[in-house]
Amino acid sequence: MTITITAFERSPDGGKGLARDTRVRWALEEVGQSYEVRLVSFQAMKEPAHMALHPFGQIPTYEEGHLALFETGSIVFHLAERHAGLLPVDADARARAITWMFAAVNTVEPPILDLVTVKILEGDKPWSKERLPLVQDRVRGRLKQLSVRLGSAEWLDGEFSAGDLMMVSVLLRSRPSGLLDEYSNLAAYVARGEARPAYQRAFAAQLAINTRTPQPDGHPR
Ligand SMILES: N[C@@H](CCC(=O)N[C@@H](CS)C(=O)NCC(=O)O)C(=O)O
Repeated sequence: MTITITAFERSPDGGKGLARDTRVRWALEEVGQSYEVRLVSFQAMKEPAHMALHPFGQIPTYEEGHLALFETGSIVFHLAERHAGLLPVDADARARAITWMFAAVNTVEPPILDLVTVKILEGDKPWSKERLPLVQDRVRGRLKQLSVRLGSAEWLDGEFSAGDLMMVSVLLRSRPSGLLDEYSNLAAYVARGEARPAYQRAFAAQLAINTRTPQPDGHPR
């Protein structure tokens, strides 16, 4: 059955792979599923056709036959449940890997997103400079805890899993701030994730789209 995901027609990060379609592409590559991509503009994301797929008017979405999903955690979980390679067979190890998926999106990603918000969306506000160190310290707090838990392990709990895929994807968003590099074991953990052939393919696919040359009609080809 054809799998179709949505991605930005032109990602604001210019192809750094930080838009969330990259983690879905990565999961698809890890489990060996081919997929198609429908590119959407910021305007199209807020129109009824896309809002029917994604109630919050965002990317990525995931369509497979009659099934339509949104939320990257849910999409990656769906793929990990139906295909081998992203979740351990042992029930307890599987439950722990799923726990790390939730930890990534629910505990680690929020302070990192806050940092992006304060720097980019709120950068022109008079209180932004005062708020930045507070937000940075909250990110550091989380990264430190995660760094202690990871220690010298290769992955968070045994073999690479969907928990690592989500965590590495979330941590990548903290790298432009410089904070990730303050925790050398986390920086190395992220680099291990990026070195996986499946990640490389996912990254290259989004880069190809985001570095296309704009055409006279304004749309990249
Ligand atoms: N929690 C959602 C977040 C989705 C999200 O924020 N997507 C961003 C792109 S990475 C987006 O569409 N932003 C545009 C907007 O919100 O208008 C998920 O993990 O899928």
